[in-house]
Amino acid sequence: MRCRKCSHPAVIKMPRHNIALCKDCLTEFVHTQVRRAIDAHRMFTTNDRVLVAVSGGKDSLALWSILLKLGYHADALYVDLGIGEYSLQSRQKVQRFTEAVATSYQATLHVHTVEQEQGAGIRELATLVRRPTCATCGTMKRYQFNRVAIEQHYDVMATGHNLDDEAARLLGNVLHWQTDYLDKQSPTLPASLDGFAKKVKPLHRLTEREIAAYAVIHHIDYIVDECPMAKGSKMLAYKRVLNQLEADSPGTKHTFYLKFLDRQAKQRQEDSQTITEQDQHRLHPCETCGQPTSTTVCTYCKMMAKAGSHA
Ligand code: Q46
Ligand code: ZN
Repeated sequence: MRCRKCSHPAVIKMPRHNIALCKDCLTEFVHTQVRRAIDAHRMFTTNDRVLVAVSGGKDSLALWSILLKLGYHADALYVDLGIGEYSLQSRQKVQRFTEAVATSYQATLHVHTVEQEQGAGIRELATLVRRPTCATCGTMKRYQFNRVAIEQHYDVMATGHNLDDEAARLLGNVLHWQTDYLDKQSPTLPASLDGFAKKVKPLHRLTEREIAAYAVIHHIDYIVDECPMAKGSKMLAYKRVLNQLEADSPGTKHTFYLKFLDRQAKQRQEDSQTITEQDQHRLHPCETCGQPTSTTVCTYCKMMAKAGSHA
């Protein structure tokens, strides 16, 4: 198998584009797709300070690495959830990547250890407050990212969500007609309150497979195992269905998600309304911590008050 662009030996076959690419051409392809996402959705510029949410997985570490290579000012935050061996290993991967790559760009890694700061790991906290672990985890990560972004003056928070993640989420939202969520499924979400960072997904044009190939050829050592709490999740089921469709008809995920974004952009132009305008009617600062919420006290503060009263 030869690279379609330069005839060197190919490292990946990409049926959705009907091409195969060598190491250098895949790198160029990935960088172009990320630049295109950043520019088309006006995510950030080289003047902005970006905070990347890293988990130790391939997507977030590849994202951090790509942003640094493209010349952006990107630091990272790792939230240690205290989920046994999974957290130990993922933290190690993040720290090793920081030492091996990020520090040569003068990038900083921030670490928040849930067990140390909140007094219990995420599973124990979830049991205390009687909420599902993943919902508790989502609230915790959102809160910590907002907190670090505001305390350390970051303009943008970037996550490693890829095309597979976004297509699976879109499928879930469509299957349940969650129109509120559909409105918010955008690669760029403006700050929901003044002073908070906007949220972006620069990898949304790339598949999981393409990012994994990129990580391997660039020697990014990542944790291969998924978080054990993801087992049996609906997202994994949606991904399985989409992978089957993709195998039968290459390009399905790409068309499904990117055409949705095109329609969403047209609709917004017609309505001349942005997500910020919609949100500002609903969100205000939490009375306790000041983070955006639609109620008087935010979910994180309620959760921590409940955990405190049971501790
Ligand atoms: S990390 Fe957290 Fe995920 Fe693990 S506990 Fe659930 S939500 S599955 S992205
Ligand atoms: Zn709060």
